[in-house]
This record gives sequence, C-alpha cells and structure tokens, in this order.
Amino acid sequence: MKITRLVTEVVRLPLPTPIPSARMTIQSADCVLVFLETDAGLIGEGMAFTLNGKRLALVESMIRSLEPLVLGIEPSMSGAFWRAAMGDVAFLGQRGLTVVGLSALDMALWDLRGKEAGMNISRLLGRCRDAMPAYRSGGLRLSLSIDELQREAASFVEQGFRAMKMSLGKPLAADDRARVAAVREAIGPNARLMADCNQQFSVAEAIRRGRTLEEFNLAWIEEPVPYHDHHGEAAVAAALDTPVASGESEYTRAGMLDMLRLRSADILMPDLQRMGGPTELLKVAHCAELANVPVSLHLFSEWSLALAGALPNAEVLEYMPWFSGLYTNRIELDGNGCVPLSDLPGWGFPFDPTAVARYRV
Ligand code: SMN
Ligand code: MG
Repeated sequence: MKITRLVTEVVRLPLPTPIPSARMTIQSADCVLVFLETDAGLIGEGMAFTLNGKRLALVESMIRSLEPLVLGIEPSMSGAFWRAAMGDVAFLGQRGLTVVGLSALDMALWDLRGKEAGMNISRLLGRCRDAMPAYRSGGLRLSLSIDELQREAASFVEQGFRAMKMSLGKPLAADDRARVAAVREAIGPNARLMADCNQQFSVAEAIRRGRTLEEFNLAWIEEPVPYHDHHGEAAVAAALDTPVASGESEYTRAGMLDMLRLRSADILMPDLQRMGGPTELLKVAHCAELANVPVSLHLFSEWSLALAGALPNAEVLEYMPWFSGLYTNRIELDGNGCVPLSDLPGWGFPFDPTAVARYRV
C-alpha cells in the first residue's frame, strides 16, 4: 500500500461561548485536517489546530511543504518518514510550527497502519486496559462566579465525570483558594480535581499559592510557572505535596528529557502536535515510565485515547469537548467515569464528512 495523494481541509470550530483566558479570549479552535489517500483505497486521517484561526494558513502550508516526503511511501514506513521530516525541517528548527506540521502527517500515517492491520491503534500497540479514566476539561474558568463554578462542577458530576479541571490565577490568592474550596465542596471529597495555572505565576508565588491549596487534595497543579523554566517547576514540585503537572507547551524529546532529568513535573503532559506525532510521543511516554513518572496526554482526546490505552503509565484522559463535533462518533463515559477504548481500525474516530463540510472555511 502506497500513499498517492495528500488532501488538506481547513475547518473552524466556534466555541459555544467565548472563553477568556490569561492571554486571550478563545473564540474558536481551527484545524487543518489531513487526509492521506492510498492506492488501496484506505485514507489516513490526522490534524493540527490553532486557536482563533491564528496562523492557520501557515500550519496548512507547513503540512503541505512535507508532501514530497509522504507521496509514494508505504504507511508502515512511518518511522523513516519521521526521521526524514525532522531532518528536512532542521534548518528552520525542530520546534514550533515545523513540528506541528509533521505531527499531523505522522498521525495520518499511524491511522493507515491501524486501518491496514484492521486494528485500533491501542490494540496494535498492546492495550493495558479497556477504558481510560477521564477528566472534564475546558470548564470551570476564571470568568465564572463562585455560584456558577459550583453549578458547573455539579453538572459535570451529574454527567458522570469523577474528575475535572479548573483554572487558577485570580489576582488575589485568597480568591483562588475560595474558588478551589467551592468546587471541592460541590463535588465532594472523592472526585479528582485538577487546577491549571497556565504559566501565570512566579516560582515564589506558585509555592505560596500552592501551600494554601494543599488541604483540598488537588490531583495536580498544572503549569504553575512559565513553561520553559524547568528549574523553577522543579522547585515548585519539590516544595509542594500536591503534584505538579506540566509539559503541554514543550516540544519533542528535546524539551521532555530536560523535564524528566530535572524532575520538574510529577506528571508529564505530552501533546500530540508538539511532540511530533505518535512516533515521538510514545518514546517520550516510555522514557517517563522508566523514570516512574506518570503521563496525562494533553488535548486531542479522540486521538490520545488509543495511545493512553496502551501506556502503562497513562493516568487519566483529558476530555475536551471542543472538537467532538468533527467526528462520526463521540467519546462517551461508562458508569465509572471512564471512556471505553474504541475498536474501530486506526484511531477509531473518523472525521464526519457532513461536519467537515459544515465547518469548512
Ligand atoms: C489548554 C491549552 C490549550 C488549549 C486549551 C486548553 C489547557 C489545558 O492548558 O491544559 O487543557
Ligand atoms: Mg494546561
């Protein structure tokens, strides 16, 4: 089976309500969808995304620039593609846009490997479980009042979630503490609660605020300080009993190995499009396993599910609903707050052609 054609489609997924965050108000998630056609009739799917449509044309153009490296190859040669693509982009740099572009193609090659074998990628890799515990992400934002926070947290529990993530970073530490206390009260002592700081604090402030939150038994405090300050993260992780999670903003093994060596995260959060696709993400996750560090894959819920299902050290799946309208099937919870792994070949969540047509820009 050989790749005969690369097709890209650009879609804009508006968020139900705009989300104010530390850096911007998020209005939409905008994706470049990748379709690798083959002479066997199978099509491999992958994607990359950006927020508010920023630099979307550059993402598409980056992906298209790698077309000569995928045309004519066998999908089972995905390892060779990865090495060639990393070499091809090396002069511009093996971080940022270049890596995002090659990740989308790597995802599509893996989809074809699964489809060629007639197996879900989780089975191809060797499943560790049949369902992944999941946490609700994308809610409990800083813009909500305490009442709204409690109502939303309770609604997530009603929907079957046993874990959820809230945002931290109010100007006053006392307000952050009151918000965590309110959510903890709403969901009870047994649900898992994560808190994402999105890099807003200095090391000293992160430690100060973290100490005021220890009693709420947070599952983790995420990205407490600027993502590249791995020494600072390590200092926060050492000072707090609450685990620190980080890694979503780093690229490839280059960033993740530093984090593992410095022990800057108690939980590592590799992201598919920043790792360089599944090929590199799996290597990084295995390195973390050898270092006794659990992982929680960042976003890409429908894709991360198959990988996490085959990683012994995968803790919990991030369920972010922004992208679910794109697929023919939906992530669903079982009665235990877990998402059953798919048994469809490849990633298991094919793009829905009607949805692609509806959101196309
Ligand atoms: C996040 C990052 C990027 C887009 C959406 C949400 C957030 C998370 O940091 O960890 O979910
Ligand atoms: Mg985060």
